[in-house]
Amino acid sequence: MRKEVVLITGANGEIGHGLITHLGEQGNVGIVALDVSPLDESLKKYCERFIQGDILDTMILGRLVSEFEIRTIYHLASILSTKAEYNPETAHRINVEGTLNLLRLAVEQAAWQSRPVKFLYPSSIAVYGLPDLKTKEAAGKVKENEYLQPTTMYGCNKLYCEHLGRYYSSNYRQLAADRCQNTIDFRCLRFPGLVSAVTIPTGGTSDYGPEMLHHAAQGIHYDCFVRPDTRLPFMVMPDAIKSILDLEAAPAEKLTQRIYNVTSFCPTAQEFYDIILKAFPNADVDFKPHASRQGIVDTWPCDIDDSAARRDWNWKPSYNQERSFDDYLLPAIRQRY
Ligand code: AKB
Repeated sequence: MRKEVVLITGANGEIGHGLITHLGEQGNVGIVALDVSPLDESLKKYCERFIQGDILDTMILGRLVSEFEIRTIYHLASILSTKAEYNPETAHRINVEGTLNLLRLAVEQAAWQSRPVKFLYPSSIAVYGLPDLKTKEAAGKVKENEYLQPTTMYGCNKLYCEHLGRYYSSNYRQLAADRCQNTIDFRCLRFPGLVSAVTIPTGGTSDYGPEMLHHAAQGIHYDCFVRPDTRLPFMVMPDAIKSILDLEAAPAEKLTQRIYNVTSFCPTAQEFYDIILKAFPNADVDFKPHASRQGIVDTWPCDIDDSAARRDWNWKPSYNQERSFDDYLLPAIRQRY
């Protein structure tokens, strides 16, 4: 008999790290993890199996289908916004073709198991594209169906993959006589910038927040690549993990949509710096806006409306701005460095 497991792609990434640690500590599901780079030492004890490989490698994915009964897929692997702009076509291959491969794997699994496979997909505020700074400031809390004009390859990829997930859940093979009713139960979160005390992001454009914090804690100079008045929504990693697991656990009949904004607090870069400076009075930060990265952040909303998640599955972040720093980030980071 094949073993029932969950599959986590992008295992070494920030969300992968947080999710594997959380699920592993709970210890009630088998975890199969996939990443292109060797698995972080600290995660090995939590994984039933680790496969080092590419989500574009259909041989690897085929092996997974035949070996395991995959109950849920957390498809986290992705090239983030800044990195994607340096090589947009490669990013498209990984972000879109990779996601398509995982969706097809989920369809095969669902057919085999005669039940839907849950597919949890982190999307991003990068799907939004505010036309100018005046609109960004005036837009308030942006809703899921507003300003969907992404300005990055990553944002385009995320928005398109949201549509693919919806299509595979509701319309895949709709004209086929032998259409399988048990397909995919696609559920998606649009995340703001994420901040972890344990890992440091790479290749994103909201990275200035976490980078500023981790640099200050280590006493290293940091050139912040956005203006002090730049405002973005953020959330800490424990809340990101909580939101994924809460959405996964929500009864299907409560969900009025497949794609949900989730967020917590929305400081300016200057406010971020002020909090950091209080905690680390020697923090050495210069604001040196980088034209292209600033340009990207200027099209992302200052805040997003997560009232649909609050209404449908009782979403509420455990950490507001104050608690994020005082109860999670600062104690953990002080212990780390
Ligand atoms: C990025 O900056 O690319 C990501 C995101 C906001 O999705 N952190």
